[in-house]
Amino acid sequence: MTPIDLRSDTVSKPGPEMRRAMAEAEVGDDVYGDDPTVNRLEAMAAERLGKEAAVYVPSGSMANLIAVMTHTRPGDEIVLGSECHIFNYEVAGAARIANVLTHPLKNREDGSLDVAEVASSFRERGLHTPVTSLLCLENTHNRCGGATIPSADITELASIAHTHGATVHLDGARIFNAAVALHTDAAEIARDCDSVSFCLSKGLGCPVGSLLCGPTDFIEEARRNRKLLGGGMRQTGILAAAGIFALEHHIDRMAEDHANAARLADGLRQFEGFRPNRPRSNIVVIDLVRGTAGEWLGPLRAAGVLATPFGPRRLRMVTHINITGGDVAEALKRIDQAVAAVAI
Ligand code: TLP
Repeated sequence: MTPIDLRSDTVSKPGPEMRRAMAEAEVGDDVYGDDPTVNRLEAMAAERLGKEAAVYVPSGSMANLIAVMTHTRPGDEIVLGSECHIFNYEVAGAARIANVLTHPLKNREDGSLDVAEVASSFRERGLHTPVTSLLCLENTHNRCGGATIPSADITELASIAHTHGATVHLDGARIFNAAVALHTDAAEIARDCDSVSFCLSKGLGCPVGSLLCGPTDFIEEARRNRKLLGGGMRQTGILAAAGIFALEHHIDRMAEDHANAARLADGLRQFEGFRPNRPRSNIVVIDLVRGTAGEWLGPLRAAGVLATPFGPRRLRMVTHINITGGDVAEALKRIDQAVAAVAI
């Protein structure tokens, strides 16, 4: 039995057309700026995100870390949501490598932040205080169940940061999911942010890679920081070609992933032990009425469904390009078997 892999959209595999584009990519040494395919991908990314320039990096975590390093100086403070990826899942890179103080503000369930709290988080400059120089936002919001943050909210928060002389970075790992779900474009969502990163290796279905987009001088400095972190790659057009293919072919289809996530959540709601969210995009977060995440993962795996733990009594299931409507129906059947088989 082939497992239905709902652990993340990062598990998706490139299809034959994407692999062909990769095999045929024209390449050069990207550290010299010589790789025409990377250059094309960076130009496309900047254009799609409405920014002057972009730099291709190996991962979303590196894109965020480079953004933090480039926007701040060691000893600065950054304000961010308590549930965001930078704060929870990047091995404290902002603290360890960018040397900044992280100041988390509580994310509400819908991924939003309290406007008054954000406003009061910027410190007065003084002899004793760190400089609050960056606000980090996330859209869609992973730990908040793929919540979509409306552009108007981002505008309001960005304007507060800018009033205090700070910059804004948007972790848009899944910004195209947000754009499709909100019926807008990614550039509109990122408009008031100084920089935005997005991942090719999630809903866009590529094997590797992320882009960091922003003003030309910021991206030049970001390239230096990429080199510092060991992220300068060479004939990487082979990977970038997948990104070009995905930006051309894989954005609109994300609506299918969102419909599949909604179907999955509707099905899960029928089981009395599971309380799924109402997914806004491709992430289903399930609160467990009985048992722990650890107790459920094994039986689900045995029944042929892979999920991730997302808290002691919470699971996550993510739809993606390799999951069809049929797979969702089959996953629900298998989950039914798991529920029947265990005495949790
Ligand atoms: N998220 C992964 C895990 O790390 C949790 C996942 O499976 O969802 N920003 C956001 C909002 C992300 O969700 C992720 C990956 C990243 C950044 C980092 O991307 P990578 O994994 O490429 O470093």
